[in-house]
Amino acid sequence: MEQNVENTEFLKRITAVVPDKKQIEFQNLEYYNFIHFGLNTFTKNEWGSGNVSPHAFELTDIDTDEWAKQLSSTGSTGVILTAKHHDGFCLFQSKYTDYSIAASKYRQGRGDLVKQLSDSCRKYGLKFGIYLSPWDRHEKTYGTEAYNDFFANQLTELCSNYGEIFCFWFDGACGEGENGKKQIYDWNRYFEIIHRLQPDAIISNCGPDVRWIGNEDGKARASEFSVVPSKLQDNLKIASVSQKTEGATVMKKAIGFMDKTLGEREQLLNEELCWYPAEMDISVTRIGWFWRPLYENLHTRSIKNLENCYYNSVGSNATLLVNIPPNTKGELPSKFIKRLVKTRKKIEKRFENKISVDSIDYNGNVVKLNFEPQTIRTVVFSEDITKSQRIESFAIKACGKTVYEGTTVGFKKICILSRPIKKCSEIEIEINRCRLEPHIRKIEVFG
Ligand code: FUL
Repeated sequence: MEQNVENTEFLKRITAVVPDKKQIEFQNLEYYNFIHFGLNTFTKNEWGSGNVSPHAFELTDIDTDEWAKQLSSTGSTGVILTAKHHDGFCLFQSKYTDYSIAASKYRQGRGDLVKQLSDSCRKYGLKFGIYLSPWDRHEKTYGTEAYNDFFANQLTELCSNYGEIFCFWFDGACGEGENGKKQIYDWNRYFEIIHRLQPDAIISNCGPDVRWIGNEDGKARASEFSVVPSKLQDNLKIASVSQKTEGATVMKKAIGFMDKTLGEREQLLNEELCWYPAEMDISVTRIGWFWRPLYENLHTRSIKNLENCYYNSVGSNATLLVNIPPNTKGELPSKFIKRLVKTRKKIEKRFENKISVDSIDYNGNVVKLNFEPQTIRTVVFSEDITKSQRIESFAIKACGKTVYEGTTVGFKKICILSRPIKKCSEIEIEINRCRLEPHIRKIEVFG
């Protein structure tokens, strides 16, 4: 039994947990988008019943090139489309259901939005990913073993017909369907299909590669760790703890995901461990994932809020997934895009004036940086995560005073100083608590 969190053997064990190649590549993407679109857009539902006629999908064509162009102008690196939400309506041509875009007037029943958007993404240099809801309110086999065949078949279609998929996003909502239907999902079978047909794809949320940060409000923990107990990888898949009601922003009993601390040493004792980094998912509107005029008019997040979400995620060892829902004309509302472009510009401004550092001196747990005297405002630093995540507490000192105190670093920590430090020519980063020795990849200072 491990009992001592200072024990070297224990620290060796936890620092032996490192990301795989696809997890590192995924973390590099930093900010990417969700598109929630489907029958719900037209019926103004969040969780569609599965009984709405496909004719409610009123459009005959959409310019997905325009979507990709607009999203890329916000600094996005990828797009995840709701190929199927909980209502079961598919935005792609599937041999296994009639409940799809093929039964609508979209491109006279020959349209396929997954194909269209994946092509547009490639054209504009964006990665393309798929949200496929395990919970399906339309499919008759739901609640029986045959549903696993149905889901596996659809997954195979999606893995085979649309080129490279960077992420499969499995929503844990309503693990147990309504009307007493209880579906036992064959997750291992689903994962095996993806591993075989799309070996580089990340499986997020109900999956082993990237974890839900625990809320949809843009909040992160003070310390966000990527090394956590392996049992978390199964949590969202458990029916009894899944989200049961529409609009609930949290899965109340999803042990771990929402805990205030996750991955602290004490929580790792005697646990099997895995590398499971956090992803923050938010919608550009504070409520709802599908478009509604009311949400657009009254609940669009402010630039300040979006900026904070960025610093709380990309700047705090997580990735950021921002939903931008198309409206009933099949357009991404320009209000959303403008807000995100402005947010991007504000963020870029913070990093405009990179200070050229004359010398960096590493001395155990203290790093000293020297440069020409000037005003400094932001320090960004990163650990070499191929050597795991190690730093637990640090302080930045300038002119002999502590100007910033932080905890975890991981992939990236953006340290915004509470006030600009003028005529500064040296900073010192003191690592006060670390799992064995630190491995720093990069330190940058901005004026
Ligand atoms: C939730 C779903 O129920 C919402 O409709 C949305 O898809 C969101 C991303 O996840 O669990």
